[in-house]
Amino acid sequence: MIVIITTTLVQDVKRHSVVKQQQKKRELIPCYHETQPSGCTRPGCPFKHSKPDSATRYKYEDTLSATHAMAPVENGSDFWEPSPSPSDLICLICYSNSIMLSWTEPDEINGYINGYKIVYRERIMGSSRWKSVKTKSKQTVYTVNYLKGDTRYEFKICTVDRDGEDGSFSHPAVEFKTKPSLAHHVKASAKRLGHSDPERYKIPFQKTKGGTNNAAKTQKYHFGKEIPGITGKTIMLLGATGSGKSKLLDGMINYIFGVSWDDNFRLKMVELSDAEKTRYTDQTQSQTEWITSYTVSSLSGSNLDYDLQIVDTPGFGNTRDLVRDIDIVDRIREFINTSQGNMYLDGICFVVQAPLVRLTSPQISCFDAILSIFDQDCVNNIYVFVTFADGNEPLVLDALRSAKVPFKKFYKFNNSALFISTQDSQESEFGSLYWKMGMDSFRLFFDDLQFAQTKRKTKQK
Ligand SMILES: Nc1nc2c(ncn2[C@@H]2O[C@H](COP(=O)(O)OP(=O)(O)OP(=O)(O)O)[C@@H](O)[C@H]2O)c(=O)[nH]1
Ligand SMILES: [Mg+2]
Repeated sequence: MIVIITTTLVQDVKRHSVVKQQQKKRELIPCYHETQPSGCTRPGCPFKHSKPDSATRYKYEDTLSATHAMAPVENGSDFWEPSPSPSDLICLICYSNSIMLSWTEPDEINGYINGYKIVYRERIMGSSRWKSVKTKSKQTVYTVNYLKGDTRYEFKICTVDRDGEDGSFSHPAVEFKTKPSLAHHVKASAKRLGHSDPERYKIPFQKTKGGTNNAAKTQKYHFGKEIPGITGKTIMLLGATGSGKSKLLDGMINYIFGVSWDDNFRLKMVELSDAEKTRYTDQTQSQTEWITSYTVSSLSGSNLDYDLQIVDTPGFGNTRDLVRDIDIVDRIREFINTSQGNMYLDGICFVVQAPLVRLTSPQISCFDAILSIFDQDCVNNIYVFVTFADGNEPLVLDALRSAKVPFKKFYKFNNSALFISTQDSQESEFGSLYWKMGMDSFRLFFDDLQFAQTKRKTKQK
C-alpha cells in the first residue's frame, strides 16, 4: 500500500513538471543569465533578451560555468527550474582514446529527461576549450571518444530535457586520465618522414622471411610478432586505380593504434617502392604495383582485439589496358590460392569513390572476375569502402546496385583529413568531421568483421 502511494506521488510530481514545460513560452521568459555579470553566453538562447545582440554573448564552450542552466526565474506568468545535476560521475573503464563514464540520475527530475550532456576539457595549464557531447538516451553510461592518450581530462554532466534545455551541471568537475596510447609507443620506434604538420611517422614494418616473390610482385610485411599460419582476420582491398586503397590503409593504421585527431602526429603504413614513386606523375597508372600484405598482431592498447592481415592491391580499370587488368586479377587469384597468400579471406573490401554515378566497364569486369574466385555465398564477406565521401548518401551505391555488385555493408571515408594540419582553423573544421566519420566507420567495420559469421571458404580456381 505504501509503495502504491509513493509511486502515485512521484508520478504526480513528474506530470506537473511536464505540464509546466508544455506551457512554457521561452521567448517571454527573461534570460536569467543576461542579468548576471558574465551575461548570457549561450548561442541561440531561446529565452527573452533585452539586448539581443549583446556583446556579452560570447562563446558558450569557452566560458562554461558550473552552474550554467536556467535558474529559477519568475516573471509573473511562468517560471522555469532546472533539473538538479546528476551525481557520482565516475570512470568505469579508461582507454587510451576514450573513457567510459557512469553516473546516477538526479533524485528529483524537473520535467522529462531526454538524455544527458557531458562537457569535458583537457586539464592543462591555462584553460583549454570545453567540448560537449550529448547522449541520446536516458542510460547512465556513456563512452566519450576521440580523446588523446596519456592526458588528464575534466568532466561535468547535466540533464537535457525534452525542450533541449540543460539542467544544472555537476560541480566540481571530476578528473580522469586516459591511458598512454599505443600510437605514442609506436611513434617512438618509428621513423619521422620530412618536416610536416602534423608530423608523419613511418611504422617500422619488417619484411616477412620468404614473403617476397619478385616475379609475381607480391610481398609480406609484419609489425609486432611474426604470426605463423592463419590467426585473426584477413582482408583484401580491391578497386580502381586512384580509388584510395593505399590512403585508406594509412587511415586504418591510425585507427588501430589509437591516434586521435588532436595528436600532433600521424602514422603512415604504405610506403611505395622507388619504382612506384616515379609513377606518381602518371595518374592513369596504378601507383601501387605490388600486392602487399601487412600483418599487425594484436597489441595491448590497440583498438583491435585480434590479429589482422591487410592486403593492398594494385588498382585496375582506368587505363582500359585489358591485358594489365587481367594480369592483376590473375596475380590476386594466385596470391589467394598459393601459400604465398592466404586461402581464407574474411573481408573482400571493394574501394570506390563516393561521387561515381556509374562504374566503368573495366571496373565491372574486374569486380566480376574477383568475385568469380570465391563461392556464391561470399556476399557476407563483401564490404564496400566508400572514399571521397561527405555527409550525403554516396551516389556510387546506386552505381554498384545497377552493376549488380553484391555487398553486405558499406562504410564512408574521406581520407583528405588524414594528414592535414589541425592548427589551420578553416581546414580543421572539415578535417575533424571527416576524421570522425572515418574513425567511426573503422570502428563499425572492425566490430562487424569480428562478429560476422565468416564463411572463410574460397573456391580453389
Ligand atoms: N579528397 C580525397 N582524396 C583522397 C581520398 N582517398 C585518396 N585520396 C587521394 O587520391 C589519390 C589516390 O589515392 P591512393 O590511396 O593512392 O589510391 P589507390 O587506390 O591506392 O591507387 P593505386 O595504388 O593507383 O591503385 C591520392 O592523391 C590520395 O591522396 C579521399 O577520401 N578524399
Ligand atoms: Mg595504392
